[in-house]
Amino acid sequence: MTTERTFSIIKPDATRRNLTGAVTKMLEEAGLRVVASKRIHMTREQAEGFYGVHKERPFFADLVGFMISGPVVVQVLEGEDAVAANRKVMGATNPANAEPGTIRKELAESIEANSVHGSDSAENAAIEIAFFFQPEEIVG
Ligand code: RTP
Ligand code: MG
Repeated sequence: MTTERTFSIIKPDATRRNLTGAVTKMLEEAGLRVVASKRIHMTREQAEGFYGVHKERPFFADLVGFMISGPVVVQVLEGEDAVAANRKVMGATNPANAEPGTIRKELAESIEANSVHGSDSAENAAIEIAFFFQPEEIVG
């Protein structure tokens, strides 16, 4: 077991429904500590850059449009095996397939409006954290 950091986004469907606290509570109950957090409204350029790996996918344009449709909360989470712990509490991409008790099963609206993003590896977590945060904004 190693303490590590991961990157999370509370997506516009969740901020719109005033679920920032509800999502954060589920993250904390999964053993994750919020060591950086800010509410932002992404620009189109930021969203296209962040999701650059998906730019050839059929859902890319819709996804970018959704992610800039309202504010998001970007967070750095810290804990034992944080990447895996966060993916577990998030649940499957499509809330219809997510396990009971996961954020997406309990709170998400659809495969696109699925309430949260979480890094899929420690390597990508480092890249995604650096995309939104300066080192001094993270207080462990
Ligand atoms: P995320 O990156 O947001 O943590 O989610 P994920 O790994 O579970 O899903 P990924 O395959 O990386 O897709 C990124 C986001 O794109 C939206 N999506 N829409 N309409 C669709 O078929 C579709 N598929 C994916 C979701 O918002 C997903 O979280
Ligand atoms: Mg992903």
